[in-house]
Amino acid sequence: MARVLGALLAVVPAMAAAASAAAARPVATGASAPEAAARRSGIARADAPPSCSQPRGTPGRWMPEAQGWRAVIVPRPAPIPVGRHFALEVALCPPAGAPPPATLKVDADMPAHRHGMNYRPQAVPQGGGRFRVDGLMFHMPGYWRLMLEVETADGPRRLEQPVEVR
Ligand SMILES: [Cu+2]
Repeated sequence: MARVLGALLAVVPAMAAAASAAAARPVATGASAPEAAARRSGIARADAPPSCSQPRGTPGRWMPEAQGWRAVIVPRPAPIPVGRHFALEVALCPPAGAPPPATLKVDADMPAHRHGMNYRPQAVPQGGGRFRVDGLMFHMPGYWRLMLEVETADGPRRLEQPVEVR
């Protein structure tokens, strides 16, 4: 009995030491890569409409790319408010030789919460591959994912843009 008790007493200080070491370790902030990307691309202000001639890094616009396609996106207003309708101005930039698409589908979700928006947005063509998208709303703060889908001769192309809303 005495031997067991002695062994127990020897274990307790070791456990306490391990616990204090764990408490002293810095806690990871947990920011995912998409969240970090959203912060880097932080929309500032954008008075000019989006255009395919605007180079990467032009302030106030997002430029997701996929399979040779690129979109130039400007939210109205910027930054996007929580719980209020907002719009997007979009210029779709096809790969060299491909015609600009006539239609665009837009949706958004919160991947971490597994839910989408409560509204169905409408993309209205403005000609020349440009669209005005109305009826979007991010009903809670956090990391959202904008999804643009373009129908092409080679099948659908999907462009995704992470957006952090505060
Ligand atoms: Cu959510």
